[in-house]
Amino acid sequence: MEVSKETEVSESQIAVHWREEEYYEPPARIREVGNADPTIRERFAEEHYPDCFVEYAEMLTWDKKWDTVLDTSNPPFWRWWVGGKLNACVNCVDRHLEARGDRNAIIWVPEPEADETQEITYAELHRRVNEFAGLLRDFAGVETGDRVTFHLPMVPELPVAMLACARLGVIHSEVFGGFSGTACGQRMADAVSTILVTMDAYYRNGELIDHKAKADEAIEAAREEGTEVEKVLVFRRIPGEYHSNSPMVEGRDFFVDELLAQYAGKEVEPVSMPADGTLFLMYTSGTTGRPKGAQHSIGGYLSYVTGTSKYYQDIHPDDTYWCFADIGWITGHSYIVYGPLGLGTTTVMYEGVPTIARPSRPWRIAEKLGVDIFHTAPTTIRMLRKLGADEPAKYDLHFKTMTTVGEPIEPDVWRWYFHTVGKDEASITDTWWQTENGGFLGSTLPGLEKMKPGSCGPGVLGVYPVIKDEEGNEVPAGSGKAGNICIRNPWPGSFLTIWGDPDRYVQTYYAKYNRDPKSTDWHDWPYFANDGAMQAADGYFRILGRVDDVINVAGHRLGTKELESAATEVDEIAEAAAVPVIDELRGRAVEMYVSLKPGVEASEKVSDKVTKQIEKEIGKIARPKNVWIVADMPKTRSGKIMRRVIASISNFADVGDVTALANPEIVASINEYVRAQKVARGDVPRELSEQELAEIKAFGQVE
Ligand code: 6R9
Repeated sequence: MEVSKETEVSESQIAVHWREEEYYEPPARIREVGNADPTIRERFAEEHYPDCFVEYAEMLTWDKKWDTVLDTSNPPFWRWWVGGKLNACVNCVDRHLEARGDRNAIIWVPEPEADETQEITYAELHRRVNEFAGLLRDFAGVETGDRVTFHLPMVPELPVAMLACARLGVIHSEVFGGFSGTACGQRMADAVSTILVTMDAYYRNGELIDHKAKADEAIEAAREEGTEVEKVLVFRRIPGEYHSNSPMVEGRDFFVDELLAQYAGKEVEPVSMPADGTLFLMYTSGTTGRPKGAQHSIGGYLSYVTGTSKYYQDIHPDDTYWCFADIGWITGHSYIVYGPLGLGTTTVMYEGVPTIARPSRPWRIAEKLGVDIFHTAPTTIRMLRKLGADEPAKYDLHFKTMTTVGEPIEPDVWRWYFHTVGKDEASITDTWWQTENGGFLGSTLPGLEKMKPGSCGPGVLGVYPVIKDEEGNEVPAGSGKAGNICIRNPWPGSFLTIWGDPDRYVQTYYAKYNRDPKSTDWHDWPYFANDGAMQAADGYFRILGRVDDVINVAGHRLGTKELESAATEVDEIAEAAAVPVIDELRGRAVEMYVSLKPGVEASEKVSDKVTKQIEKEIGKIARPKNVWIVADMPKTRSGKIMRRVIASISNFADVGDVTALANPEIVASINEYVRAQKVARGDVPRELSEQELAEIKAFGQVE
């Protein structure tokens, strides 16, 4: 059945060499306990759109019900639940107090294993959120509509601060803790945000690292762009101690714990907010220029993450749910904080890295806490497999659903996740979506829909995707052709706009396929996701990566993900990345970067195996010019490989801005190694033209 197929393509399409994978039936357990009932697809069928989403809105508690479900009067700035009023914090905290006040809202696991796990009940969360809201309002002077920036690691103070802002109708903007101070400051300037909430230090990889030092850089970077930071609120990771070399600046920097004493037991009235008000900004990098602040709504967003958490992750209040990701990524906002707390469940947060106390710290956490829903990214799954493919068997793990998000998951990795981690008992939800979307766009319903490794599934409830070619023609399911995946209709979780740049919002996501800029009919405004994909005859989508992620070898367009998937089929390989190198003969050639499983020695034999596997799976055309064996790849906060950085290295170009990397230190060592090897092999590329440089630098932008 697994025949390799290659199809004729036009210039706009990516050649597809993936083979069709076999189906997996939902395991028995999830069919019994699952939330989804078999009529649900019918309830969300297109003839019931947009009212089908009322089901999601009704999961929330409203101060005032909406007048209009979907307002399309100012296209493509869609507004949901217009006229409705609510408070996001009330929905995630207050309304659970009566029934679940003494149940855990958050379980926080610090990185040092000997340190005590913190259990925060809904009552305790309510207390902490109110006190911090009081401090923000009365001490920091923030008002409804202001932007407050957090540069916080994975500590409970982060969701507390988010919910405190939500309570006040203040817009929060969390910058991933691993980003540099400069990256944080630039985002503060973009949002014109004058209050920074940070922490002195946190544990990462076994070390208590200085974090407050980054605040000083942030303030400098914001100042350069014209924004003066007025107050820095500093939490202390270890009560009463200060673990930073950065001096506290009198009148500007304050220890939160010292201020909080005045707010003990304080209750702050939640501000009743319009549904289409703004809950938060989440910055994501664009192909060019400044990071974009995806601006998310209160009512639309909250209803969407609550509804999708229920149906796609099967979260019930009594579950113990662990999303092993960072809150500084959209996944953490939607599926560590707002979705799970909207449903009143227990959400687990872990401070540290998977590789600490190897090989099995994550499995010990899951076993000890009785986690029954697990959620993480392919990069973490690959890392866990690399650390110890047999480890999950040694632990008493019983997941009912397991989510994957962030990248296409290689079928081989999917099968390890399903069989070894899930022990054939858990359903896998592969969820495709983006920062801009608020919540899942493509996935399968656990318990109801068959799974297919490497494919996310069909459009989720109430979301109707389509694949278009460059001219806007529909590429039919089962045609074997790839194109640009679009969503035909608005959905409640979609962002309101790009903060401060509505034109860029229209240009990036809607202009490409809009039929009439004046039309107030949503049918005329397909959302262009900027991802390449193909749809099988069964309606399932296989995401091939960003549209600018394609390597054109002698006119043959190759998707990076399939090259990488072929490489990871080699036993010794843990992770792989494909990038283009300018090639006089073929236009572009493929170059591979691979990292090895532990215990495997780097050797020419391993590189040759990678080359052979790619030739076998894809064809001679894809034969890599070089296979570089490296210790790790440069990655984003969500573990996506920053291909443009290694593409620059391969082409001897400047690596550019690495402030949005989670591990910038890796860049210099890869650069040195690859350059030296290339020089030794006489493989130094000629000077690139401006256009070629631009292509390399934009290659494979992922977020
Ligand atoms: C949630 C998140 C968005 C880009 C997206 C796509 C890739 C995410 C995926 C996936 C294949 C999946 N992506 N999930 N590709 N299968 N299940 O990741 O947001 O960080 O903004 O990235 O990630 O290319 O366009 P974000």
